[in-house]
Amino acid sequence: MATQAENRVFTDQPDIRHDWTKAEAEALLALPFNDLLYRAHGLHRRYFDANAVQLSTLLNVKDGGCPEDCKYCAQSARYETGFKAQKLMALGDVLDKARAAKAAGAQRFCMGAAWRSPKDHELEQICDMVGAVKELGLETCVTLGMLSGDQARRLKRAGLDYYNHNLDTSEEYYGAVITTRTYRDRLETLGHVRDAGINVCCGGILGLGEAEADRASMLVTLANLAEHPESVPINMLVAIEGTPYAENDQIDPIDFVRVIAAARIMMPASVVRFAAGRLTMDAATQALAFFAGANSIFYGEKLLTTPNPDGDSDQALFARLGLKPMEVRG
Ligand code: SAM
Ligand code: DTB
Ligand code: SF4
Repeated sequence: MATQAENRVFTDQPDIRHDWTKAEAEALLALPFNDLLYRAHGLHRRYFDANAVQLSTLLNVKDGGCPEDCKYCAQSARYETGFKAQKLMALGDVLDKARAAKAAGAQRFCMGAAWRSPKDHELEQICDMVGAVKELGLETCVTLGMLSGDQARRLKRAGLDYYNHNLDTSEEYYGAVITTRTYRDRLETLGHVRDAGINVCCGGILGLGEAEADRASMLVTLANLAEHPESVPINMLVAIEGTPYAENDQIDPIDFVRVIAAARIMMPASVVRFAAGRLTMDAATQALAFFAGANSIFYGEKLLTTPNPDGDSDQALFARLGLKPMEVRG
């Protein structure tokens, strides 16, 4: 099956660059808002149908108990978030959720696990899930933490379409957010995923206390990868009680839209996802994000552990804005 990444109108365009500098990215983020949006929207129309949005539904197949110390996460065992560790979900239960997601209109089913990295017997079970979800006619994505090259190849053989592995923030700021792994670890897994021929889903989170320069730096790292990630999720921090970031200030929604626009300009042919954080953003802000170049959302009433707008309210939003689901070419 062809994937949504192949739904682009053009490829091989001069605007697809891999030599972005941090100064250029900072200058984009600092443009007058109208100038930034005009430029981003022009590119958006050049590479995509500007009214089509890709719909991904999330399911956490392994809750909590994670040994990593990501300061934003509800599922780290190091913080008192009231979130209990569970076993990996059974295949039948996962399929029930996938069928419901498809019936509600989802195009891709993304399964997450609170692991530092999967053990081989766990990966086997995930491979079974990937194969079975694919048979329902859904695109598949998983996010399982760090992978070896061999594990990435096994996922590819199971039919996996996308692997999500976020850089979260800049290399410079990474150590303030997570100490149990390095930026280099992250890039290494992304390399294994790319080499295995799986589409890369990689983005970040805004609201971790990062400076604007960190946002620019993260975008430069993403855009200067040998190939742009096919999917770029931009999350707004969902502040979780009990985590070190529970009291972080909400970021300015205009700044959030600026990052979406800069991502669209720097990776014009990638699908940019307005990921976590839509529940607290009004329709007008979401409309601006779609205008700025966001063309994917998490669809369905739950993210991994926290709520998301439900299907009915998103369908109402799409009707108000004249948006439609992106076609998946089969
Ligand atoms: N454990 C795996 C890993 O970290 O790669 C996969 C699951 S992890 C929960 C997936 C991604 O969700 C993280 O990389 C992070 O970008 C995002 N995420 C987690 N908690 C978040 C929060 N509270 N707000 C926004 N994004 C969050
Ligand atoms: C991504 O970039 N965002 C998703 C997904 N990839 C796995 C996760 C968002 C999590 C939001 C907080 C929660 O629900 O725990
Ligand atoms: Fe674990 Fe992933 Fe949460 Fe980090 S983001 S604590 S690796 S589940």
